[in-house]
Amino acid sequence: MEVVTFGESMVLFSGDQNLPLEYVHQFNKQMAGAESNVAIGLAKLGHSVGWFSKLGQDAFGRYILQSVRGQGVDTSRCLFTDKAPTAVFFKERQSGGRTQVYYYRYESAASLLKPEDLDESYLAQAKILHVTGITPALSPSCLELVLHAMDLAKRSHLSVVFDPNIRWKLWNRPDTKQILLELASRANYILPGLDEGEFLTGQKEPEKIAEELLKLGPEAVIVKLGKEGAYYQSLTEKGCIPSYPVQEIDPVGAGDGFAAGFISGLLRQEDLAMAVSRANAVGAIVVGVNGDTEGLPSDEELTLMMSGQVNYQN
Ligand code: KDG
Repeated sequence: MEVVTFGESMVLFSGDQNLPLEYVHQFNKQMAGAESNVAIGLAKLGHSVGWFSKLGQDAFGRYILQSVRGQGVDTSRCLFTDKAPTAVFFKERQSGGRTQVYYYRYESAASLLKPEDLDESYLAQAKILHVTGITPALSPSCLELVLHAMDLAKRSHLSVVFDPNIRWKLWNRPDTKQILLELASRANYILPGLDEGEFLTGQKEPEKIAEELLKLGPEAVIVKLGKEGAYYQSLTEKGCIPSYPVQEIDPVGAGDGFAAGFISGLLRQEDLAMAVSRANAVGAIVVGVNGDTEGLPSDEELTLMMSGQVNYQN
């Protein structure tokens, strides 16, 4: 595998109308999960990628496995447990295109993940490890697994891409910031959103955020700026790459698309600016489609988007 990632994926039920959930009668069923989104994004771009999790021995666990595997991701290291269920969550559509999510993931199957669940030789042969700040928020044993995987990746000379992906509904520890900074310090590339960068560094400007995070020792920091694109900085280069114009339909999953595009750029040995531009393009395409993974482009679609041959604005 070129890339290995792991984390919790859930079944997502989205209300079919702009109503509070108590008034919704019908839900659309999909699957979602930041790390599997990234894995699917990479597989669609033609990369070999493995994703693992711990799933409940239930219909939803089987559904998630089939969905991720069906997109060409290697799921051979996925585990099942009968001790806890696969998590689900609900999306409420609100007026003005806003959404609210409600998780049912406390003590879920994935929260039982632990360091011994990592197939060390499977990870050690990869080129890149992708981790998010969601997994360490699930349970103390998940945090241990993330630290263990990052340490092993470093010893095995993998590049580690860390997306803080802060989910405030999951973090209830007073040392949240410390933990996320600890993880960031083990990464080669840190991909915060602007608000996440502000939380981690106390700085508001992308340049200042990047400068602070670079002190932790990564090769580069890429601050995601939504419609404004992304700011990148390493020890030798920096710059802002504008986003691609799209009609926004559903922004959820755009950050995962961004990570997939960026990792794809790293695997192609592109320079930082080009990898960030690729990341912007994948993120933009995802924003234009409903669902986390449905919009993830093939390599061909991405090339057309980046060369301006397809208009995603209407
Ligand atoms: O990045 C999109 C994710 O937020 C979504 O797929 C669900 O993984 C998820 C989470 O923990 O919120």
